[in-house]
Amino acid sequence: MANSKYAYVRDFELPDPLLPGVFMVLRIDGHSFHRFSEKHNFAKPNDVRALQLMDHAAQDLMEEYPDVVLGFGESDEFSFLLRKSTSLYNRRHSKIVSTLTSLFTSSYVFHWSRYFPDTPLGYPPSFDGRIVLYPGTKEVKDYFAWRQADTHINNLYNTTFWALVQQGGQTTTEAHSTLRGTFAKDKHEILFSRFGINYNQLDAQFRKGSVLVREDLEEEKDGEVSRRPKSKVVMLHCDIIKDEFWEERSGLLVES
Ligand code: DGT
Ligand code: MG
Ligand code: MG
Ligand code: MG
Ligand code: MG
Repeated sequence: MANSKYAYVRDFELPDPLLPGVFMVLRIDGHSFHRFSEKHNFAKPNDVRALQLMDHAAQDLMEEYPDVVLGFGESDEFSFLLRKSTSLYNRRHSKIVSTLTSLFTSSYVFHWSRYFPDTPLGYPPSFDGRIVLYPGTKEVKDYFAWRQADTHINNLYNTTFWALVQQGGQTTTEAHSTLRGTFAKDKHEILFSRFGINYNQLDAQFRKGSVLVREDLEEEKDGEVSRRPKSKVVMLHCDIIKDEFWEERSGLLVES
């Protein structure tokens, strides 16, 4: 065969399986979204359109990949938990990261004009993706708690910062120095006493991020044959740090 003298290069393609029997978390994050958000005039501190577009892309991904059992999104990032025993693409690392990150990105672009009808894309956005393996349920819960705690810290800071600038007339430099060394309770106090904002009453979407889970659909009656899927992906803006979230959804962390 004419090709055979070249075929040996195939041997340089090494397998890259992910360890079996551990949880996979895929985190996708917008590449240079500091620049992207400026270029496309994202509202500060939170752009609802941008967050909804992220949610939409994440929902598309979960609908395509049933082994993704949980999604959590904030800012320009989304984390996805895969079933512990998933055999998706034979657990090939690059295959999973690249295909899921690619689908997320194309969905983001595909739906862009629905959320930004008056803002054409200025250039093609990209996302990075990484998979981290977690050996047990404690680490998985702590991972998601870490991300939601990050949402809280950033959102409290950003909300206070932009209130000082947009409503308080401070420059960004002044706002930075106003907030230097402050604790959470100080920021709550600034928001409330200077701007009449009760932080805890702000939209949970901003304070808690977006939680995507599967919910079982009702069984068909009387043995009707149905091609409808058995579950659908729903979005919540709930606390995932406390144990209740996981206790109510024990299926997320099952061993199989
Ligand atoms: P990276 O991830 O290392 O490539 O760099 P960045 O610039 O994406 O940094 P990252 O991911 O740490 O921070 C996310 C950026 O996206 C941050 O500059 C703020 C921006 N961003 C995300 N969501 C919003 C939003 O709703 N409104 C505005 N104005 N900016 C946002
Ligand atoms: Mg980053
Ligand atoms: Mg980013
Ligand atoms: Mg980010
Ligand atoms: Mg191929």
